[in-house]
Amino acid sequence: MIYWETVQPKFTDFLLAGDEISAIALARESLSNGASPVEFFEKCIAPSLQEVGKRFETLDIFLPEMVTAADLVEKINTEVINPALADAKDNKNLSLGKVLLATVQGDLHDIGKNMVALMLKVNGFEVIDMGTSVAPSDIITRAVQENVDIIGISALLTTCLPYMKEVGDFLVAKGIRDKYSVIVGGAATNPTIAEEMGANAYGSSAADGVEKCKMLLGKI
Ligand code: B12
Repeated sequence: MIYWETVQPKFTDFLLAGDEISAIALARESLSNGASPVEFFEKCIAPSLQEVGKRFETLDIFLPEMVTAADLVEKINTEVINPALADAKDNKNLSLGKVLLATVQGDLHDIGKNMVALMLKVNGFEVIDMGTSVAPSDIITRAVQENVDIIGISALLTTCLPYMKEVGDFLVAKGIRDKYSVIVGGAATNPTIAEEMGANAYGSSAADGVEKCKMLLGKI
């Protein structure tokens, strides 16, 4: 714990300064010191981005700095975290179920959703990732086409939450609500919102999302 208390603020500073070399070095150093890729993501990357968001909200930083921080995180995920995570597990032949993932219409945030996709894959789920800003009707059409078990939707913008609710409403209107489990996540959601959306579950993190998907399919 003490380790993250010192490392995480340093990492935030590197993100805000756009210091790619130091940020990547810190990620590699943490992994070689024994941190797991998921631990680094949840204890360092996620809280640092939350801090970036806070500073954006209080006008201490502006959009270009938030973009720089996001780009840097994507680079670290691609170069360090994702390959380490993919190496760490070998469940590629297991199929626990099929999950369709999408970021809700109007919302372009995908760092968290991508982590959920990767964690589901390495834990034995088949994942169909529709990307960002996906219309509710497209989500339903694809879910039906692919015969998925679970529909997972991510939202970071509160203004886009009505589209998330539309997914559930469409399923009900088409009389197919019971065919699918719906799980929601992302910084604009919480357990109360999940309930209001008519979702079957809420995932607070990628790891929690994996556990909830297993639960929904009766695998634990
Ligand atoms: C990085 C970032 C960006 C990047 C996004 C890059 C990208 N490729 O994703 C950029 C710079 C492009 C961006 C743009 C904007 N952003 Co922005 N952004 C952020 C920031 C700082 C971090 C988001 C993030 O990646 N967090 C880290 C990940 C790991 O967390 P996460 O997404 O929540 O995901 C975890 C869990 O929630 C969960 N999870 C996520 N999804 C799902 C799905 C399922 C199914 C499950 C089970 C679990 C799950 O697992 C993940 C891993 O643990 C947040 C601040 C914050 N507090 O979130 C603001 C924030 C979300 N942005 C905000 C805003 C306002 C914007 C802009 C409107 C700014 C502007 N003026 O243009 C635009 C909107 C663009 C659009 N149409 O979407 C606001 C939203 C306010 C609100 N309440 O709606 C925030 C909260 C900042 C703030 N405090 O003001 N942003």
